[in-house]
Amino acid sequence: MKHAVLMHGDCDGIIAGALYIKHFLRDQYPSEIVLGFTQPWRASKEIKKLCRENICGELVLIDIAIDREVFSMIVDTVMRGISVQIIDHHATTEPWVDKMRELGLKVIWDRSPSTPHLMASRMKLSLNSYEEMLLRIADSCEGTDSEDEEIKTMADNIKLAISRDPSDLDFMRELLNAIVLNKDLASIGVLEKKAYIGKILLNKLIEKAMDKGETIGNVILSHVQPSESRLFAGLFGIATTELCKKLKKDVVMVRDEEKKVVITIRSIEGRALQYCRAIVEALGSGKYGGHREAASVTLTQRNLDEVLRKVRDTLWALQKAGREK
Ligand SMILES: [Mn+2]
Repeated sequence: MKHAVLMHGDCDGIIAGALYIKHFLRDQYPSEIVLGFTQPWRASKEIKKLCRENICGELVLIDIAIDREVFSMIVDTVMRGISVQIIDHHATTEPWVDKMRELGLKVIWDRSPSTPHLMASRMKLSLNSYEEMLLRIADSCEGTDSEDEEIKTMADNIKLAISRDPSDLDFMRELLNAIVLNKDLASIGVLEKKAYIGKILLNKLIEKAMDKGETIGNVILSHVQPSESRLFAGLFGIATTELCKKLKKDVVMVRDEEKKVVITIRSIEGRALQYCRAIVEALGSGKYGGHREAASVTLTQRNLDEVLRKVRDTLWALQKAGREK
């Protein structure tokens, strides 16, 4: 029976996945491991796909925020006799922790700066200096300020390179492989190239978002048209973070992506999940996940202008309610 490892396809997720394999499945790598990289909105589908035809005896979910859909898929997986383990640091996973433990799952969860950080502290991994460096890179990718320029640059490059094209699974596999094999990340030639193009696109996206940004009290609301959305692919998260730092205001960014509308939120004061909750309530549908400082909402089959209008109203209402308190 194979071991399935499904991780969030982002910087800290891939580092966490690689560390897990290095420390717990080194002898099984690569032939006995089924690897998966996913994004929150398609995680439940990915779980189903990864463990079909009864090839795996075990599934480990790493850095994947749990929501109702994912939880339901986990129940299905357990019922098929596959043992499931959860390792995650997202705030929105918290309400599901006890429920999963009741199912007999091994759950490692805490509000840690990054999933590798959580693993080091809660799973008592003894890390070598190379892995220590990766942990600091993961923390930096997740928003912890690093004073070490080298760490910061590497973290930014990895983030940009991944976000440039979040559907490039081969690149994620290459990155994970390099970490498992203790290779120097600088030796991955394509990383620098991808980061370079990513940076150019990121700057363009920030410029566009600034142009369209409207001020709603303490919040900047901005959006990107469907035609541009595809080009910038996974860069919205980084762009929203940068805007938030630059303008020293909370930022809400709305974009239309074929069949779904995604709202990316960054909050200096830790109100991101609060915004998410209010927006989902106002729109009457959608799901959200993330952290207090960084979160996102995904809506299916909604019109961009309608969403923008409702989000604008919700933000105004929230500010008004905040002032009256
Ligand atoms: Mn992550």
